[in-house]
Amino acid sequence: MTGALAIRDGVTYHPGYLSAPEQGDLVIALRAVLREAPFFTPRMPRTGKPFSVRMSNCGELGWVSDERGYRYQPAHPETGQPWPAMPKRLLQAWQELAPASPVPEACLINFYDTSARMGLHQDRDEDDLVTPVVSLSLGDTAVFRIGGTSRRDPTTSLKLASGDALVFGGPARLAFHGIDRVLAGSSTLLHEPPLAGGRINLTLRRVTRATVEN
Ligand code: MD3
Ligand code: FE
Repeated sequence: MTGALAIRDGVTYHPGYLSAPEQGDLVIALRAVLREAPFFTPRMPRTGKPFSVRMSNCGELGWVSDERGYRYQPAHPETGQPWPAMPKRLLQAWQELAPASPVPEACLINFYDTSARMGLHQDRDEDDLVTPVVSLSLGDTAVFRIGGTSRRDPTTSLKLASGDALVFGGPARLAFHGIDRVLAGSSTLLHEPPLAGGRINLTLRRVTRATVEN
């Protein structure tokens, strides 16, 4: 791991946080997670329009979206099975990158084929909006964009390569952000289905407010 860089207030970038062997081991662990919890295609609330990004989750809770809305739930929306446990390397990343935070409850697994995008949005479906979000990128490089807490605030773009980590805390926790594009063929990490080309993003989150006592 090389040094950490401050991108904006509350955003810390750790280029090359995961070594090549760590990335390979994590992909093996994710393949096992995805056998238990296959990708689903989230849909927009009300309209039912499908996302271009496919998703799964691991951890106690997973983020899902369909006609009924956005929410966290303990089971896969199609299989009804509990989400698989988080791979150990993800818990280690959380300890290293968000030290002193309560344990993460959800890891959203986003899969982008080379035409997938994610429009500018805020993440506010968590009851805990204080604990940082940790993001890890695997596979093809993506062009990530982050602004401020108003949709109209100016944005900063950053290329996220395989192995890079980002931490969003403080004022950045409610910043607008999105993925403008994925650069096809920029990595050779992912080569067999359901992870063939494209990009994976893992976001580790605290969902419920941790109780200080008990
Ligand atoms: C800033 N994912 O899953 S990761 C998402 O690459 C999401 O898949 C993008 O936005 C992706 O919600 C961007 C960077 C990221 C993730 C969560 C954040 C930035 C964030 C939450 C709050 C602020
Ligand atoms: Fe987001």
